[in-house]
Amino acid sequence: ALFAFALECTPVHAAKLPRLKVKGTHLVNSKGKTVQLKGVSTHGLSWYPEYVNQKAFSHMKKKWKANAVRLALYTSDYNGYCVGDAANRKALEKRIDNGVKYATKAGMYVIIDWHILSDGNPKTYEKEAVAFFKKMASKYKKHTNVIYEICNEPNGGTSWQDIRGYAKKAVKAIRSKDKNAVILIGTPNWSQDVDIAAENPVKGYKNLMYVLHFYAGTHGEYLRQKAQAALDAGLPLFVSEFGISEASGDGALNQEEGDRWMEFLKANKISYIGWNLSNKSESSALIKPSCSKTSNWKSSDLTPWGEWLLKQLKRK
Ligand code: IDC
Repeated sequence: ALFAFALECTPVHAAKLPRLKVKGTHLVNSKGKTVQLKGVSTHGLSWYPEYVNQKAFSHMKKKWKANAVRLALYTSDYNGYCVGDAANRKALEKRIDNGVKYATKAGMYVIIDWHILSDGNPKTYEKEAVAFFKKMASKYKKHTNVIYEICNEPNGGTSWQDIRGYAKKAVKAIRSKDKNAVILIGTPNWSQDVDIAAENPVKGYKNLMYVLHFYAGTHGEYLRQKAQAALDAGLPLFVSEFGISEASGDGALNQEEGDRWMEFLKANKISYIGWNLSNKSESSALIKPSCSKTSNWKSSDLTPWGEWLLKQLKRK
């Protein structure tokens, strides 16, 4: 009875996972050893909340060998955080809270992604972002496994100057509550122009990384060269979203180009997160449209992209 009592009184602890730091262009653990995060992104939390569940996250960790999961909080698209009402915001925050809890219990790092997209410039909802990140950082400052991504993909001609200005405010908001968490900063042109960000990174803070996104059906050598230029300039990169479909999230898969990307990521120890955990009828979905299971998937439940990604995750 004493034992049962002790169990009941045990609070849900923040992750035992070590806080990661940025050293040079890499993520490292507390012993200074390079760490490569590998995992999966949810689809939009407004569209497919059913995949945010404990069994799914534990399955991804145990069976898929994913050590990170990204929670995609769209800001302006379909029922996004900044376009819906207060009830919608509350529901989305609850999904994030559950996601952090499930990831923590599963022993995974978790990325809270402010998923700007149709709102191409992060300044569009800067006030909302600052309030959001203060709230999140204050809630999760003891969670050593939480990583913040402050603007998924700036686009529509948004300049690095604009993004950098926004980033300084969002980073400051997070740092007012949490001095250490790793923060991922989006880059111009759908998070591709990392070479431009490298010319003038955000100064005065540690543990900042810059976001590179690619879809191998559309992006190849040209984009790797930009990434290489950024690395050469000392910019820490993080691939918080990628696919091997076309950039539309649909169309044919390009596995050979995907293999070339994987080699590049491996050689440079760059962390990567595959898009997307859903059964939507698009080639960038990991689960087959005919499969309605939200956890415990078998390989026959996965799309060709899902099988391809799992092979990468399981690779040593
Ligand atoms: C796509 C989804 C699609 C959804 C659309 C919303 O796959 O189901 O209808 O967003 O506009 C990105 C974005 C990501 C996109 C993805 C594929 O970050 O939100 O998801 N993509 O287009 N950048 C490049 C590709």
